[in-house]
Amino acid sequence: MTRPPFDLFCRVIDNYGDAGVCWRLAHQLADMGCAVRLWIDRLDVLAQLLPELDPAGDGQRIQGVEILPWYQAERASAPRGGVVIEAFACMLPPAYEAGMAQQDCLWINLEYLSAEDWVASCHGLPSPQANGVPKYFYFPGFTSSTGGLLRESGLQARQVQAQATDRRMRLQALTGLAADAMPPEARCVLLFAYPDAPLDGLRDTFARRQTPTWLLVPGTPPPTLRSQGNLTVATIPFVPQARFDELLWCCDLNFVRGEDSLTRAQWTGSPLVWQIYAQDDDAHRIKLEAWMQAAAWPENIRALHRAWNGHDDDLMAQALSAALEPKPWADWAKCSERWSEKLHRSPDLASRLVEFCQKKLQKS
Ligand code: TRH
Repeated sequence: MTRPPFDLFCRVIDNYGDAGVCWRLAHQLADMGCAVRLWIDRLDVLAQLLPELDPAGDGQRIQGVEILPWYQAERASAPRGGVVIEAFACMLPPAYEAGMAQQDCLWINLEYLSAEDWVASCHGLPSPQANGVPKYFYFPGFTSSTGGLLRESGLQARQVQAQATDRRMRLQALTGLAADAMPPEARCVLLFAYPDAPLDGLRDTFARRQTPTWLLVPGTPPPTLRSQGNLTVATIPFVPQARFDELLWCCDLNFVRGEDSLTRAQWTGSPLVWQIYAQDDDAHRIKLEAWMQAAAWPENIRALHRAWNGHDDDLMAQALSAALEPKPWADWAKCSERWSEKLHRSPDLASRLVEFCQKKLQKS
């Protein structure tokens, strides 16, 4: 069956996640043979993830995706018989939306990722529209009754191949960190976190441990986060998104945040600590609990997550010290591998989305 063309709309609300998820989806759809246009309101944010993109450019074709500034969509039409993806309820440009009814297209509202139970019952539901265009909710998720997770084909094989090379060499090539700077026995930890994380608790814990720890911080670390005791804090450059997995593969433990880096860290099968994006009404706490339940983390790892997503440095230090002891660490590593393997067995989001859209287009 021929693949439908896709128009994907993305507005950047905050940080890198909106652009990061949309770009991943766009180039995966293009890899599957779909014609894809990505309309985005912040080319500058996307350019940080995709350095070959000119943030002042008018229209650029990269990896098979036409990347266009949002304002140009006001004068554009939806692709005939194609799919329009409105990412995270970003509201389509009014003139473009008004013209959709004439184009026999399908409208998809791509939602944020959550492991909450209600997601399965809402995934794929229709959302009737005044203009008559068939619109559906598409929820990413962790089970087969949801829309799945973004994953490129061959990811596991790439990881195995990369990890056959000494990680200090890989880190040097990726970040410029001198290969002989880090002792071979050091624990390598990535820190990608929001500024309100209990960083002092993390710093004090690693500083006191017998095993030296190298904490890799992309961008500028906050002033309180300095090398201390057995902890070395290494500032590294923000790597292009296409190489972010390589950074995760170098580390024994990954502190990640938001949705996209969480998803990537899960694919590695190594221990991770997730800092969830905070919502005003505290809804993120429910989402965090739902994810921990889905992944079946042992109680000590749940306590660690609650501490990392709280503001108490002492609690964080206690929870992290306990989790790094040999037996809990070995158990954590095993659970992480099991969770990752389980997720790897499910079809990926882009494939499921194409199948979903093809079925809906056939019916309409
Ligand atoms: O940047 P984020 O905090 O984005 C957030 C979340 O997506 C959150 O759920 C959303 O609601 C909010 O934005 C609006 O975290 P996230 O999702 O992990 O996105 C980070 C992106 O940055 C991801 O695609 C990986 C990428 N990245 C690199 O490409 N290179 C790097 O060196 C690093 C550290 C990250």
